[in-house]
Amino acid sequence: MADTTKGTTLPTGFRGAEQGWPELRRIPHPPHRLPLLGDVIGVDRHTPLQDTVRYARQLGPIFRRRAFGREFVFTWGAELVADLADESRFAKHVGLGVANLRPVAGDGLFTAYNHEPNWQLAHDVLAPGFSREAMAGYHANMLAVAGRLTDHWDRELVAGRAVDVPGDMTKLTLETIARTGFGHDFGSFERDRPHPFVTAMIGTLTYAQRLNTVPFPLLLRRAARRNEADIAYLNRTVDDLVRARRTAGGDGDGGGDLLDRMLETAHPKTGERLTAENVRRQVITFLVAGHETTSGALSFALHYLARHPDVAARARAEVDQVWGGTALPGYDQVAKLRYVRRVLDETLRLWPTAPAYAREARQDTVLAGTHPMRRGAWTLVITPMLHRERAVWGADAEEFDPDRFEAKAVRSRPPHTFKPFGTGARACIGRQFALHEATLVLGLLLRRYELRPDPDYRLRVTERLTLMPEGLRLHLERRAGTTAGPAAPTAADEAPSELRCPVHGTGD
Ligand code: MNH
Repeated sequence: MADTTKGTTLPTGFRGAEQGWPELRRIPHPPHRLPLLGDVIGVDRHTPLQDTVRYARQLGPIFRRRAFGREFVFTWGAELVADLADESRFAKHVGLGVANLRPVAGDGLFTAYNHEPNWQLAHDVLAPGFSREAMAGYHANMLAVAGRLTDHWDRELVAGRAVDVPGDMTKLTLETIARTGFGHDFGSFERDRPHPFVTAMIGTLTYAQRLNTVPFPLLLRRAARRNEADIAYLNRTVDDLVRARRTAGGDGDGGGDLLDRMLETAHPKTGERLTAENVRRQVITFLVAGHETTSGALSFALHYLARHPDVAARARAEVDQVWGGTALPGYDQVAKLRYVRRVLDETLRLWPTAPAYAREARQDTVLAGTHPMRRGAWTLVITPMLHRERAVWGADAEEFDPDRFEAKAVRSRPPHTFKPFGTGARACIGRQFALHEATLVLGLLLRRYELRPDPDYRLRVTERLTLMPEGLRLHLERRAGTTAGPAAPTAADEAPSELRCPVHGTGD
């Protein structure tokens, strides 16, 4: 097992599939294979996912690709994916992109191998941090950060500038997880350029992706050095943050946020605690996993809302009806935005911002009664294709239509056909956090602005393991007939105590 602590070690996920699939020959692959390089004709190293999607359309619900002497199996057919969701026979596989992040995130929650004891320990200690009560406690801080975004957008609107959607959504979601989870303020909205933490994070994500698309990591010597520097920067930032909390003490300061849980909570049964090294891994994990994908989801949603004025109008009418004149919507008023939530679901259907997850056989088994797999054999589930399968979603599967997520329509579909947050025990722990944050922010933005698309913009998607609409800018107009009052608290409205203590209510 390659527990990669050096950037150039070949991760475990890079073992090919040829060992584990006795009847591999029956799985289709692209024509015109090159002897040495495999299926690399027309491959764009910068968009491996979109590339794989193109092959998927040609080759069907399960297929394989060969790259650099290794064979990889991809799956997206609904029946196959539903079978892979059977936790008694399959589990998360830490491979490819996820394994490549081991040097950054080690045995943190996202990158831990199933057998590593720190997974269960951290899961049990941190899960209460995502309970309903905990979420209600984060709400005030989420509102406060959203207020910084609308302050910034108000200024751009007055100046007649288009807003940088992915840039601003990244600022928003980074500040949200940093503040709610760790009592930390990166000051993103006070900066012209992204915070160096974001630059270093994007560096490591991009590097982890590139490791999948170059034949030998040795070719990346310079990039590897850059990557080591990025990781060192992430570590330093996190160590400073943890040191500050330890100095300040847990009580009163974090008020039971994620960092307090990591530092102070013992496992309810075993009494075990996370080690200092593991806390560092978890903080990095949550700062990265807790903002990058939500930022993409919000950006794609704003793209679709700007392109579908009818959908935006319906969503806005709902916000008006549910929130009325309430300046600061309460925690319970967010979940009531059912249609806004459908907009998000439909966005994550077309562009699940973490677009793949890997599953491995826990024992020798036969996938969907057709493809024998040996214990340890694995496959990558391609969610953007699962989410566009016509047999499930209809002939208009490529179209944006939030009504697909009306309760009745959802019930009429087979289970395991919508998987933006992965599946099983290792599914996303931050799902409710992301959905609450994103619904709240979309509600606030719809209530305050009309979104005007740039007529020349064509959706282009950048990949760095996660997906993001590249270069998306929107023009804003102040909504006609709205009162001048603030949509969310501005920085000046915040009491310092409220800033620090997400658990102890909104203070109103
Ligand atoms: Mn999240 C796991 C998607 C928001 C923290 N997340 C996963 C997985 C997917 C995923 C898919 C499973 C990956 C795998 O099987 O290898 N996550 C998302 C999406 C959003 C998201 C699409 C937003 C939209 N995630 C968040 C937020 C947080 C978070 C917000 C934290 C606050 N996610 C995690 C962690 C894991 C994870 C931690 C790993 C959980 C585990 O393995 O125990």
